[in-house]
Amino acid sequence: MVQCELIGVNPMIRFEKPILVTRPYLPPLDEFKRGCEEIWANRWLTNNGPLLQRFHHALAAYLGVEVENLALFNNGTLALELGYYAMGLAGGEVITTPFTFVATSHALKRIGATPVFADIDPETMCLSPKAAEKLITPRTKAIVPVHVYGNACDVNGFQRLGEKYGVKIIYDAAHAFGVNSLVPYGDMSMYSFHPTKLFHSCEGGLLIFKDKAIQQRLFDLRNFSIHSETECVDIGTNAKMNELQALMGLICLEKISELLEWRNKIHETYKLMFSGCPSLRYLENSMNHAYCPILFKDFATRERVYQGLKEQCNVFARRYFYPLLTSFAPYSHGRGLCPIAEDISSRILTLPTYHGLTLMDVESIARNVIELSK
Ligand code: T4K
Repeated sequence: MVQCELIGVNPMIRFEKPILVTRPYLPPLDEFKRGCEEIWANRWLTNNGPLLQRFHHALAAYLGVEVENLALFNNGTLALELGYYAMGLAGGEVITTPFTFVATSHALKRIGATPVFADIDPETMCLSPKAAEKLITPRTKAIVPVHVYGNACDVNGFQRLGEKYGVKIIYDAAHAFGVNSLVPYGDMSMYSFHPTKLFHSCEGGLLIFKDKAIQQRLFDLRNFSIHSETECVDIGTNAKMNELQALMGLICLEKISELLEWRNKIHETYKLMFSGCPSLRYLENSMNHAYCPILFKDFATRERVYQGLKEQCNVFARRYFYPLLTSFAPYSHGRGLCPIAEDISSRILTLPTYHGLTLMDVESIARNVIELSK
């Protein structure tokens, strides 16, 4: 921990080095080097290499699904795009949440589907099944809820909607790796393995799906839809995970319990520090503590704390997810339709959390937040 207390009347703690909202977990370099030796010996860098296949099998075992029920990609966004496409969403309407990263809806737009925005539940901050149900029409092909921050969506509510209306339920589970209780739900789920996530493969994305029949389609789509030396069956793209990514993923997967445990310790520390604090609410719903969000009473307080942390404390918290998706031009058709999401977006702040952030640093960050929010 590198901190220096400011003297005088300012009770704020300024960190010497910037504290970012997240840092990637980096395994011991020697372990990565050993894996590289294998890659060098194979002289195989991408296109369904041996480490990719090993990572695929290791993930199936970790998630408790069969190897036919998953597919790996070079990032989460392309995994979503190809997953939506393989599920037949092109040209249809898809009900989803505006309280998410842009990729959830960008991937829909890129295949020619129309996102229809429904409001979120104020407690979980995930899409509300009740709000979604009101927007179902004969043009609706799917519902895409997001397990935002690693908070569980109302999976039973969405399952009922899927069965009642015959629409697909596809979870954007980008934040939810490590929450294995959520794995059985939905027709498909996407996990992001970006380095800002608690588990990563440098970049990467994973789809798990119920219908084994779509696996080959996804394998083809991620490889230009080249099905064999003489067949190109669709307009696929290049979304293949390479061997160096698979190596990073394999090593990080061995550390997953450790990674989850440290996140939990950070969460417990924030929770303790913020308990009884009248100027903010620490949100405790995350099942893997992928993010540590706090909610302020109003926009002005959130902005004061966000700026104050940066300028006075050298702490770079982030306003995930502000501005709300519907304030961006491609999604302006949803503007004003989701008041709960708009309100939360204007008051939310996500605090630093990552492997290696010390609990003493967490305490200092929390103290700064409390002080700035007064
Ligand atoms: N669906 C949802 C719900 C998502 O949240 C995301 C991604 C996706 C889909 C798409 O999955 P991917 O295609 O990304 O696999 C970041 C991430 O780039 C993005 O993956 C993530 N969600 C989103 C919530 O956050 P930015 O624009 O905030 O990233 P950036 O570059 O500002 O980095 C955040 C912090 O991390 C900075 O303080 C710097 C630090 N950092 C970052 C990287 C990459 C490091 O210290 N080292 C690093 O290597 O989007």
